[in-house]
Amino acid sequence: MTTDAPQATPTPNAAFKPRIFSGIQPSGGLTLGNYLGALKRFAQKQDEGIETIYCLVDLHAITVWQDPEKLRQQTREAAAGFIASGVDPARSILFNQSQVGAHAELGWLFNCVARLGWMNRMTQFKDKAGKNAEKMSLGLYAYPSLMAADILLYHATMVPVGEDQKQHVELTRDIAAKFNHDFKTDFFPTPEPLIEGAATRVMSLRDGTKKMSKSDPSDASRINLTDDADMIAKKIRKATSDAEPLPESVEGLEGRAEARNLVNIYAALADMSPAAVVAEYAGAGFGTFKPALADLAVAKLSPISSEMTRLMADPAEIDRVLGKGAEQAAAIARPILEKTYEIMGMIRSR
Ligand code: AQP
Repeated sequence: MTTDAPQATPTPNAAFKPRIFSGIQPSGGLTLGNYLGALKRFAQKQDEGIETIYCLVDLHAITVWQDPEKLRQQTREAAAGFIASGVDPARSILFNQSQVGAHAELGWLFNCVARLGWMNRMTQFKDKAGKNAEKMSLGLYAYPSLMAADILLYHATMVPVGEDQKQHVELTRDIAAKFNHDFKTDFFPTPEPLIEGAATRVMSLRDGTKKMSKSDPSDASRINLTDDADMIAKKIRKATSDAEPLPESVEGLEGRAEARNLVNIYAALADMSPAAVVAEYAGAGFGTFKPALADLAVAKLSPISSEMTRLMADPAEIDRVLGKGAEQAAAIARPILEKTYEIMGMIRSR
C-alpha cells in the first residue's frame, strides 16, 4: 500500500557506511558562496577521512538554458575550482554527473515516488521561476527528485550543503522513506544535511537580503573564484554596507543584513566565530573593516584563483580526472540502481 505522506520513522543510518555526497552546478563561474557554503567544507570532510563523492551536476545545470560550449568550459572550470579548493581526486571521487547514466535513471524512478504536492512546496523552484513558471522547463520543476537520486544512488548518509539546499535534502529524506515504506524495505538511508560554519548563506554584496548567486546578472553582487586580487578588493570596497560602526556583540547586527553578511564572510574566511570578529572590530566603521576583509579575502582566495588558472591550462587532464572519477562513481552506483529496479519489479535478464 503506498502513502502520499512522508514517513515518520526513517530507516536508521547506522546500517549504512558513512558516506558523503554533494554537488555543484556548472551553471556559471564558482562564487565565494559556493566556496564557503560548499567547497571549503567538501575538502574538510575529505580530510576527516570520510568517504567523499563530489559531482559537477551538469544535468541540473541544463534545467535552465546553457550554451553548449560555455557549459563545457564551466564544467572544466568548476572541476578546477574543486581541486584548487582542496578536493583531491586521489582521495575523493570527482566527476561530472552526465557521465554516470544511473543518475538520470534513478531520477526517473524517483519521479514516480515523489508527490506533486511535495514538489509544489519547493521554494527554489518558486524563486527561480518567479512569475514565469509556465515558461520554465519541466526539468527545473523535477530538479529536487534528480537531486534525491544523486544522493541516494550512493547510499550517502551525509550531504554538506549551504542553507538554500536544506529543503531539497529534506525532500530526499521523504523520497527515501516513502520508497522504503511502499516497497517494505530498508534499502535507502535517510541522509542528513550538514549545514555548518559561519557562512551557510553568503548574501549578495549589493543586497544583503538576496543570496550570492553565480547567475545574478550583476557581477558586482558576487566574488568569483576566478577574480584577481584587485577585483576582489574593489568588490569588497564597493559592497553595500551602512553608516554605523560594528557593534560589540552579534545581537547588535540585528536588522543590519549587509553588515552581518560581511562579518559572516570574514568569520568563515578566518575560521573564527562571528562573535569573535565583532569583538575584535567593535566600534570600527566600514572604512576600517572593509580593507581588513579585502586583505583577508585576497590572501585566502588568490592562491585558489592562481591554481585554477594553472589547472585550466590543461583541459585534457581535467577531462581525464573527471572520466576516472565517473568510472569509480559508476562502480558504486550501478549495483544500487540494479537493486532498485529489482525491488520495483523490473525484469533484469541481461
Ligand atoms: N550564497 C551561498 N551561500 C552559501 N552556500 C551557497 N551555495 C550556493 N550559493 C551559496 C552552496 O553551493 C552548493 C552548490 O550550489 P549550486 O551551484 O548547485 O546551486 P545554487 O545553490 O542554486 O547556487 P547558485 O550560485 O545560486 O547557482 P545558480 O545561480 O546557477 O542557481 C550548494 O551546497 C549550495 O547550498
